[in-house]
Amino acid sequence: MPISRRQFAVLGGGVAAGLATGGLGAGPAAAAAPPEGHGKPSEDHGKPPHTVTFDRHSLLVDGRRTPVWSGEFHPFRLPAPRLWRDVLQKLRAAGLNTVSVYVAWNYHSPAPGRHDFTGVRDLGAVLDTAAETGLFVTVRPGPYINAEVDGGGFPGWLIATPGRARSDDPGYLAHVDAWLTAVNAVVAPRQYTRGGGTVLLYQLENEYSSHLTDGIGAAYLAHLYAKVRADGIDVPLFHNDKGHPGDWTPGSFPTGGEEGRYLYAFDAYPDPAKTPPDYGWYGPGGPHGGSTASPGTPGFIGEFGGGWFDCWGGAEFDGRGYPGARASRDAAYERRSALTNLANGITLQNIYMTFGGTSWGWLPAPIVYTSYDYGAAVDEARNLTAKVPALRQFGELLTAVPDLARLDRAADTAADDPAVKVYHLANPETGAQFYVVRNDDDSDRRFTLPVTTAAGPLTVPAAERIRLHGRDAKLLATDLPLGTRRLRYTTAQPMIQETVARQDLAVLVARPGDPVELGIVCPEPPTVTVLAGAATSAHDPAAGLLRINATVRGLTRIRLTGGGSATPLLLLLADDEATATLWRHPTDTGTVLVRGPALLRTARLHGDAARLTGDTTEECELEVWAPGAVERLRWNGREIPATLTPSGSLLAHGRLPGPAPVRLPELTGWRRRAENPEAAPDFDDSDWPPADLRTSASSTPVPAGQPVLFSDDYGFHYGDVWYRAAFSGPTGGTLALAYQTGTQGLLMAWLDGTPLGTHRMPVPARNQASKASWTATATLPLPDTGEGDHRLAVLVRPMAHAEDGGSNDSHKAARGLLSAALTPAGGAPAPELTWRLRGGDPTADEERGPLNSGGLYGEREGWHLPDHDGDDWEPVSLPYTETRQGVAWYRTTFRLDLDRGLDASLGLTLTDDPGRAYRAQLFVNGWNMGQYINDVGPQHTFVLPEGVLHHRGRNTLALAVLTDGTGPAGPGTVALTLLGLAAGGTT
Ligand code: IPT
Repeated sequence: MPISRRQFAVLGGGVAAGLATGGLGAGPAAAAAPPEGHGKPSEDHGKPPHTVTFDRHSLLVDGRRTPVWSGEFHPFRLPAPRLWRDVLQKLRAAGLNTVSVYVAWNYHSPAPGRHDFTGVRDLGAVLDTAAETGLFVTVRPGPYINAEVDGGGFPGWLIATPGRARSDDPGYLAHVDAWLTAVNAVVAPRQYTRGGGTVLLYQLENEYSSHLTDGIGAAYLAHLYAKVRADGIDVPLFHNDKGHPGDWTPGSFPTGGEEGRYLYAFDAYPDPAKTPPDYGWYGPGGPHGGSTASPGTPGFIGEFGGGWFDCWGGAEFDGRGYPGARASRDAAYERRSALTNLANGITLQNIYMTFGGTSWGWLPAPIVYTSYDYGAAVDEARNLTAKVPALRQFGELLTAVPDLARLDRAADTAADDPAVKVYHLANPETGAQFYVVRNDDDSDRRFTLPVTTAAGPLTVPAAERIRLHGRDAKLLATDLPLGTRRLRYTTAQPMIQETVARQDLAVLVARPGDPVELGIVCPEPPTVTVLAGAATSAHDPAAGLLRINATVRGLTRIRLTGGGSATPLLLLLADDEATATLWRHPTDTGTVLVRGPALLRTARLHGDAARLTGDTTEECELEVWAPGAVERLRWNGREIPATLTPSGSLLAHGRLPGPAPVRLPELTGWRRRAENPEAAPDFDDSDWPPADLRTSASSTPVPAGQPVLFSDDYGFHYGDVWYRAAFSGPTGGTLALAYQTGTQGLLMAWLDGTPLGTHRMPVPARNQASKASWTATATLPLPDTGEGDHRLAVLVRPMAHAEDGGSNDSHKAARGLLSAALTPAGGAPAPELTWRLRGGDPTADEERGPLNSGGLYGEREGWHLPDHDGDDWEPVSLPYTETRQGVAWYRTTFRLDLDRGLDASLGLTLTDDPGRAYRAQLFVNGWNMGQYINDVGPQHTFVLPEGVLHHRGRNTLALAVLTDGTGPAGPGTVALTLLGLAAGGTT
């Protein structure tokens, strides 16, 4: 399907006509995004396929320069398919043209040879929805992904197989091939090149360490390359180099002579407290004569930190949790990062994360807790944060100013304040000049800047000096088309350029209170009308220039007529708050610009009506600029009377309503049931596998004289594991239990039903969560219960497998008990312990998948499931005080009856005295939605996505609570909380 006209409607005659595309084809220079609705088979039947290629400057889609402005989203972190469209629409509304998705192998594969792409694992639905939303997709199926998930995405069963992972070991590669065959069968038909979707790029492996210099690494990547191509993936492939040492560039491993179809990318997570790093000039002609790493490919950042993860205890953000992450990587950080990257010749950037989501069930790697909010632009509860306008301003800039996809470094220039760093760039084909100005100081700066223009050198501005806040950045430009006119220079950053209803329309942005100046080429003096806000203008007949000065606050509106053009021009100068409710949306028959609502999701034109859908979070105006034929507005299906304004827009009479308030039920009617019958001496464990292995696939050595006790070797990969040992002889003395769990693991033991104590791994310090192996030996005193037959019972809570970032099989470190030694009192000989063990069955829950099920008795018996009959459980009220060591469950049910047409984002908040030592696994309608550790934190609120939660109907909540018996503990206050509310939504 040819790129439709609407994609390029933004370009304006001047830019498009003035640009050559380096011999790559005539026509417009940049593709903003795929057309909405792309990939519906009916639309594409028989249409010619697209091409996706690149040169050293940028990606080329159908020969057209296409900057990639991408956001990372993990569908596996949102187990509610109905909300995928919501998040994808929000990413698109955030100005992104691409979404990057990891595909987590462990999420899809409960057992060797089984690959499940149904329900919450429906990757095809994710890709189809992205195409319908108008987003390109980068697919990243590993096989290794890291991503702060269990084993870095390797399935539990794979962890228990021999053969070095992330190498050319044939056993490992056989499993990898089976995975890739399965995932590629979903991806291949949805490639943009096939016309069945919008998959644009595909990543091989992830941050693959280069220390495998003995040829293994090259052989491994060559295998992946060949396999992926053989599966029909024909879009460009790339790898994301950790840091930017220049590893895995084209030609560094065999690609069957296809170096030209493989891109170099690197990952960047700069310290937000420091000056943004220059990664070197990735465009041509720079100090290195092109990228040092890969001169033939465009500058590409596969992951750029748009936030960061927090660890148990919250040391990363001083206990503030993800609001702390969002404060450290705020809107100004996003601006200075995106613009610095642009100034370094980077034309493909992916922000990791743009929606972080939830590491539910046993997904979280030991280094993170349940929330993976990440401080991203769209928060875990799916709210747009104050970072969104920054992303959107940049994305719209790339669309409005296609010259930015082909930049050279230009002659150095300096502001008259040395704290301001200036990057001067130019498009050699259009002559447009760009100045990324960045303030690396903490205080505000005011400066002037000598710039180059087609009319000779100038120092801008002529009037009030440019203001740049501390640690912020903006882009100034000279010689850009402005609809039918030309912009000689601007100190406000361009955002939108459209011609709507025979009126040129331009949006330029700045921080609230910033003075800005525009020089517009006008041979004749135009008529200037300030429709809203304050602005002054002066015409210089000698220079043929109209100078406009304004202080940006809210939305300043300036209308120009005459002055050398027959087309009127509406200039909108917007601050960030005004940008947050100003939405551009292409349609089949022209672009619309909408002001007022908190979100615009879709826009379609039908005859004389503009049909809009979106969200309001409070009462607001609705103003629409639409092609001339449009006289009527519909908002979320409702006709809205509107009148034409002097701005050339339609303004709705009255205001759109905000959402009606929501009342949430209190959680009462709790019932309790204690468990851990496994601790009792007479518990029947005869159907548990005996721990009879002598060798292990683990990287942890099997302790001498011990059977293998590692849970993975017996098929138990996720959640709690029980061990029981029978022995005869005297007791007393001590029991030493060595175990390994990852941070925040714990162990509890019983002898003949009597608690022996609990041992816990310490809370990690900052940056330490992934450093230690988290192995400990619990030495527990044994009561003297006399001679005879005895039963030991041990419960281990492992906290998922380590990641394998260093390609050294660190994910294969054993989980569970490592060894056990009983030293009876009085020097009696140590009895032999024969163990059986039992954990969760990764194949038990086909709907919720392998990572939902742990090995607690209640889980094995289905106490967490909605259809479990808990009516005979003991009625209790919360807070409840447990004094025993072990596991107890609390259940309640509640009904919700939320209006359709409301998007309410709900959470569960647990609060209590932090001195009470307990943890709870939270099950909502059977879904394992996270782990709460009362005396560690920092997470108290757990997001419950609609779909998991029934917004109109009955819900079951079950808490599986572990208490250590050392003091009063047990669940405190548990409440539903409202985390976001909008009228609209996708449902
Ligand atoms: C980079 C990984 O590629 C990604 O999967 C994720 O783990 C991210 O980091 C951190 O959230 S690894 C890089 C930071 C060393």
